[in-house]
Amino acid sequence: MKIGIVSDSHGSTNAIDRMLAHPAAQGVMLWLHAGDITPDAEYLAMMTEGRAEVRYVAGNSDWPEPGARYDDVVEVAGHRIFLTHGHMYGVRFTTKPLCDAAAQSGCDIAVYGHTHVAEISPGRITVLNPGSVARPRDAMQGSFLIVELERGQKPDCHLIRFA
Ligand SMILES: [Mn+2]
Repeated sequence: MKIGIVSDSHGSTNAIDRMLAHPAAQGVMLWLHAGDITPDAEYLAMMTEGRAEVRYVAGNSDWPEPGARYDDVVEVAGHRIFLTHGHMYGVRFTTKPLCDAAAQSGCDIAVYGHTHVAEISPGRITVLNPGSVARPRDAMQGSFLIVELERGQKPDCHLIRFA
């Protein structure tokens, strides 16, 4: 199953539009938005309604609404994905606490955002950060991730950066 991962759009529905129009994004069945900001994830859900499912968590720039979800576990094709923004796990310094939380939730994949720096780190837990689709700190152009997930196989991850 083809999934897309995006984070830190920070109000840029234009960046979401560009992502959805990208050739690499065609055929995505599930989108994960790792926070900052929730209205963008809702916009993504509206734009992909009937074609893809959207799961999202809140980030540190989101209004702290009661009942806001900060961590989620998403099950896809025999994989378990721990989805969080990352600000509660100190990801600017290390992803160890994030990996520990993912392992405790029985996950084999950990997805975070917050740093605006993309990461694909294979390992016992595959650690993924799509970077920021709107305000990258690791390049001039924004990025997102496309991941192919098959039962019993390691995730096949591709960082997509706007040209
Ligand atoms: Mn953030």
